[in-house]
Amino acid sequence: MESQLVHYEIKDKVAIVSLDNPPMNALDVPTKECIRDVFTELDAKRNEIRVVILQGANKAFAAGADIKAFLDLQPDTAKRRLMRSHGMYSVVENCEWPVIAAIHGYCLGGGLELALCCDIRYADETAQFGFPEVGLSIFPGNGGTRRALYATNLGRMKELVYTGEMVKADEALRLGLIEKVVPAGTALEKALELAAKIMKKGPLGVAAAKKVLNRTRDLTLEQGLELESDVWASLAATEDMKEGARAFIEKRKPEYKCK
Ligand code: CO8
Repeated sequence: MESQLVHYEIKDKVAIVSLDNPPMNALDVPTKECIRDVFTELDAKRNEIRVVILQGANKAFAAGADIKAFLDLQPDTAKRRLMRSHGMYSVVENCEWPVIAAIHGYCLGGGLELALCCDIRYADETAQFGFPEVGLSIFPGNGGTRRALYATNLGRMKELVYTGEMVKADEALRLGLIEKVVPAGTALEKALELAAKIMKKGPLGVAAAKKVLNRTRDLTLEQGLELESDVWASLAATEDMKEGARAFIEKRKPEYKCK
């Protein structure tokens, strides 16, 4: 799909999705709708891909929601817009295949919330992270108050949110907001290397792991174990599971067919 605001290419089973709303990839309504449409389209093409990489074109990953649209908001329109945003962010989070965020430049507010919907975040040394919303007398409203807590702890999150301060990539790594810091200009390259490692493994196992890891975090232990065992057991119906075990026993590389 080609749109001016979000575009993608699929190469060797990796879909590289680029936000392209210059100069800072502000997440205005049309951009968010394009993100949702692109991920919906990728879902329809899921047999052609195994990993998605999300990056920002231009000078940033994304500098947050479109502040210029805030002046017209009223409680009812704000609530409607936030609910639609939640839907869009969920489409990214629930993508069947792993989504790796390859981050450079600013990753702020709604941009950081979007990155937190991805499974794994690699950032280059130019990246800067923050929740600057309180500077506008608001606070993170696209799921950040929930999803950041899967990555970092409450006190660190409060420090970030109450001060609105930006932190560099190495500090974001320490806080748990990202998984790796890489040299400037190499976020996509390193994300592709990670994608290549993931794609060597059984794709149905990876997708099942994602589903369970994402869903069990909000469940009780008992509910989580139930879901884990259900999804695990469903893999026993797949040819790939048998192929994995057979290849191990026969000391050869498995040939997975995603069946
Ligand atoms: N929205 C709209 N425009 C933006 C945004 C933004 N978030 N960020 C940057 N821009 C624009 C600037 O207005 C400027 O445009 P112009 O050239 O027309 O004046 C251009 O991008 C370049 O920006 P700067 O000149 O400011 O560039 P600097 O390098 O000096 O600074 C910064 C870059 C640090 C990124 C700075 O622009 C900045 O602080 N931006 C705002 C960051 C921010 O506060 N983000 C959080 C927004 S709120 C949010 O994301 C969550 C809201 C919850 C959902 C709401 C849904 C209804």
